[in-house]
Amino acid sequence: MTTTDDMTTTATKRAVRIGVGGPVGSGKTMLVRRIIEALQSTIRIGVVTNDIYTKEDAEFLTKLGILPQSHILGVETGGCPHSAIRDDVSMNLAAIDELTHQCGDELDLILVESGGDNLTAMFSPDLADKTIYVIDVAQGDKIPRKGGPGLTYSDLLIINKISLAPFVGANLNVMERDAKALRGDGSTIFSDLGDGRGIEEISRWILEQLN
Ligand SMILES: Nc1nc2c(ncn2[C@@H]2O[C@H](COP(=O)(O)OP(=O)(O)OP(=O)(O)O)[C@@H](O)[C@H]2O)c(=O)[nH]1
Ligand SMILES: [Mg+2]
Repeated sequence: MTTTDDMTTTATKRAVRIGVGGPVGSGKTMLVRRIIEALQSTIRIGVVTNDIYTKEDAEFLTKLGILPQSHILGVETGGCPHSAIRDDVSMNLAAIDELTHQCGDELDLILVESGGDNLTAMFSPDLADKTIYVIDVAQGDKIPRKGGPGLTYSDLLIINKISLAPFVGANLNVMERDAKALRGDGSTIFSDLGDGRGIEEISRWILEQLN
């Protein structure tokens, strides 16, 4: 007979799943890369990437050699990327199962990168325990006041590519003010994942989600 104690000791702890969403090219894959580089010696990380017509992001991360190939899985969603993370998440859940199995049930964190999408994208709670939404300054400093579920309700908003702000006339103070107005106490971090600014703060935030 199996006692409750036995079940407690043999149960495998489920990896925390963090969804990474945001518009095309805002820096989602760069974020995944930087998180892996910063935290792979501390925690065991797996990645599921969504692309519409390719597995390009998964191939890019695999070629970097920063994680074993078995820890990275690409999903080709076809059609509308937000449907695969919000409406019918079965493809992603199957990918998470496969990834978990491939990694011997030993992951602490699974990052699920959405295909690049518009401001209406949001992860289903069936797929992601926590969500990060990535925008970049090159899309204009107006973006944080445009609203939408990712900008408003994500657990962490990342405003990326701040090194480009002077070149595109983006005012970071305006972005900070509008993000605060939209999100209240919701976390917002400014970053440049190209040169590494913000990654320490982001890593701390990630580790807090695992506790
Ligand atoms: N200068 C600068 N470039 C960046 C930064 N972050 C990402 N990039 C570049 O922006 C481009 C797009 O970055 P990705 O990480 O591929 O963006 P993505 O959001 O994953 O794109 P999709 O998956 O296609 O939606 C790449 O050429 C990156 O090298 C940044 O902080 N600063
Ligand atoms: Mg990407």
